[in-house]
Amino acid sequence: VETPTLKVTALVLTLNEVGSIEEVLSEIPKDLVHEILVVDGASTDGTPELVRKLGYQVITQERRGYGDAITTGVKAATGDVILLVAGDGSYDMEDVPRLLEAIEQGHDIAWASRYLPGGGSTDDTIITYIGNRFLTFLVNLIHGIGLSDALYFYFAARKSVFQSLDLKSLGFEYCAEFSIKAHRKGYKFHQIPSKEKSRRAGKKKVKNIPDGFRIMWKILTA
Ligand SMILES: Nc1nc2c(ncn2[C@@H]2O[C@H](COP(=O)(O)OP(=O)(O)OP(=O)(O)O)[C@@H](O)[C@H]2O)c(=O)[nH]1
Ligand SMILES: [Mg+2]
Repeated sequence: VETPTLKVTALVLTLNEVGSIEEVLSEIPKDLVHEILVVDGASTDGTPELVRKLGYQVITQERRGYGDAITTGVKAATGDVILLVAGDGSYDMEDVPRLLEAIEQGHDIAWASRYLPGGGSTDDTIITYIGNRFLTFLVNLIHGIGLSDALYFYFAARKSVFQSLDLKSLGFEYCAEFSIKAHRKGYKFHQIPSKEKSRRAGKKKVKNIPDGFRIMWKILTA
């Protein structure tokens, strides 16, 4: 019996990423991804206009925040599998075949990790490195998930995983809520090493201290 090939939707998240979005869209492997949806926040730099001009679909969030962007995108996606893509160009699209292969093989979630042997990051600063390592340690300590990089939100998962979790976070704390609830439901994380690139243009949206605390609070209360 042949396994039917799963339909893949790439959700590309953008908030003022006009300087990188064209390159990011060009790098998505079109032979593996069947639908590309750009979910835009409140970009004021012409990002959605450029995306439409390039011939891609844009969904505009009704609310604000990174978590809300994913929720909005998952609702609109027609694929069986969701692949998350950052609009800043920091994800290495060379890893997409391995992520999608893992899902085809039956893994629930295929998760990229900067902190496995073979991974890395040129985007991390000493502060974000320590923060990522600490929050990953904390989420593993409290929830026993066993992730090596809980805050790298580069992964592929079946859409049904998202739909089964009742995720409510609107901001970056969505990352913690996702992995905690997915683990609790019994989903397994298949991790692969990945090299994060530096963002190619524009400004960082994560505010280290407030977002770090918001994520920590979610880890402690989820
Ligand atoms: N649609 C949408 N996208 C967002 C929002 N916040 C961030 N993003 C996008 O999500 C991606 C990840 O955010 P980043 O600012 O790169 O966060 P980060 O990777 O932790 O930080 P840097 O890479 O160091 O800037 C980027 O492409 C952002 O444009 C949001 O509220 N809505
Ligand atoms: Mg980034």
